[in-house]
Amino acid sequence: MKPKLELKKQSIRIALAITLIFGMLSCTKNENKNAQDYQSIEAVGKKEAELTAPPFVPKPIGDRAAMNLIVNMEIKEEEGEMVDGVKYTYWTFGGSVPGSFIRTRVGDEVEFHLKNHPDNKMPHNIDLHAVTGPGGGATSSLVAPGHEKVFKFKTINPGLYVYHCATAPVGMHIANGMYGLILVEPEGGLPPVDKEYYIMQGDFYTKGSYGEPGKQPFDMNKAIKEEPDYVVFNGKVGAVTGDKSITAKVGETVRIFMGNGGPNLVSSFHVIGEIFDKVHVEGGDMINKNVQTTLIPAGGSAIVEFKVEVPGTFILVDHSIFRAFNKGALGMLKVEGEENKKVYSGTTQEGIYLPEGGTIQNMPKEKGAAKSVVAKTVAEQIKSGKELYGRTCFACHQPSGQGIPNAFPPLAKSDFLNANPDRAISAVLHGLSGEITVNGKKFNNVMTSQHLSDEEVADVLTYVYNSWGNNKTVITPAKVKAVRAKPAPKASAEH
Ligand code: HEC
Ligand SMILES: [Cu+2]
Repeated sequence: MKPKLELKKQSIRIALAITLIFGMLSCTKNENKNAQDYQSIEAVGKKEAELTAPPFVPKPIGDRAAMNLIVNMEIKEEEGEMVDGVKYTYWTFGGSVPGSFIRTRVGDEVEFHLKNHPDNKMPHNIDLHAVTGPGGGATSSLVAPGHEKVFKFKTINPGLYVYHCATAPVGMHIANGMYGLILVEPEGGLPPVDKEYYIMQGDFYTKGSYGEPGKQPFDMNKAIKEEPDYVVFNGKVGAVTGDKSITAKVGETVRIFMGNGGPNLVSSFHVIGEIFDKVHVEGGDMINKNVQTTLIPAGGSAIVEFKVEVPGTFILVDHSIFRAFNKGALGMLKVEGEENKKVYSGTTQEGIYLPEGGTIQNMPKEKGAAKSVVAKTVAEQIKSGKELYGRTCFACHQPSGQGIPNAFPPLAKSDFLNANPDRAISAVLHGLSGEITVNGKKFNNVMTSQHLSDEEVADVLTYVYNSWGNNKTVITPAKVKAVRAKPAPKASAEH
């Protein structure tokens, strides 16, 4: 019995030693290689690189050998829409912002053809952060409209890299959308995942402020002061929301190649309701795990990966949060599939909260009673209505009720408002959408329900009716209560 046991122990030891040695070998295979080693990889064969517009990426490299890769990149200056009604002339690599995604592997030899479309007005070039050489290629690639420049480089560092135009004024070329990502996969390729997407943040500077309609030129002064009007994912407000959201199914692993073109801001990239299982920090080899928010420098990147466990809409944001909700840095990932109640159960119960042992059944006397029983004078209503307006309505309808043409209707001298108080109450209570005409101008937008109490609605509307040349109607909480009791109108049905 005894010798047999000894033997068994020994063979386990040998097996352990072997796995250890092999483990070390496979480690040295990739992780200890450096740019010097990758220089000596020979490129075999030739092919044209597949390029894609965001949010899509070319097919994974897999384990193909290093080769000669031809990249055909066309620069186009073209008008696009920053947000509904706001036109902007973008300068683009490949017709999109960010520019076409380039996917290579370490050791590839890239023959880069940079073409400047004859209809363009400006010379441009390209600086790829994946290039080891002067200007990242910029010094060899300056190209006039109607011309093509060719230069070559070898990828000797794996990672996810930003490319951008570096023609003076550099900041202006980048601010107009001239940036994108080039991925250099490690030997053997990145581990396969279910879904891969390409998103890049950028900040934009326009003469008019956010939402001001019409054609908006670039504003150099705001750019120098680093005060963007727009901070967006993929070149415009709403490029990755609604029916343009990225998608996945429950159980899938999502990989986002996330870049930041700047020109100025650093991104605090976060997905609301998800945790990044893995982050390739700054697009390099180092993998951090279980990350909530990852910093992406201007001119930098990150690869984030996470498995989606539950269905729903997950919001992608720059967690410098005013940028997300007021300047456009917001995208959506829509996940379909079965609920997973273990991971997330939704609201399980809503009950009455009774503090201090749960025996007190009455509201504390003075405060509550004074608030709901004593009627305010009109002057008091106007006073609290003004405060409320400053907290809720002014963001859209503007400080003096003047509104924003084509987006938010005026409340000042509004014929729509003055004609029908019940309709105004209903707009604040239930929201308003569909086409309406205010002072002869058409609006077709959405005002969301404002979630205010009867008293608050009465106060804010009394303030509005008694300001800016309106007809001085007084709205009482009782009147609001009466409108609230009626069913909500269907969108646009009554306008
Ligand atoms: C998020 C932006 C937003 C906020 C906040 C907002 N509104 Fe509006 N409001 C709109 C839009 C958009 C419309 C037009 C909807 C349409 O096109 O059908 C509108 C329409 C109206 C109208 C009818 C049209 C007119 O000009 O007379 C009234 C009255 C109104 N809002 C009052 C308010 C009041 C009072 C508040 C604050 C309690 C408020 N709104 C908050 C966006 C907003
Ligand atoms: Cu340029």
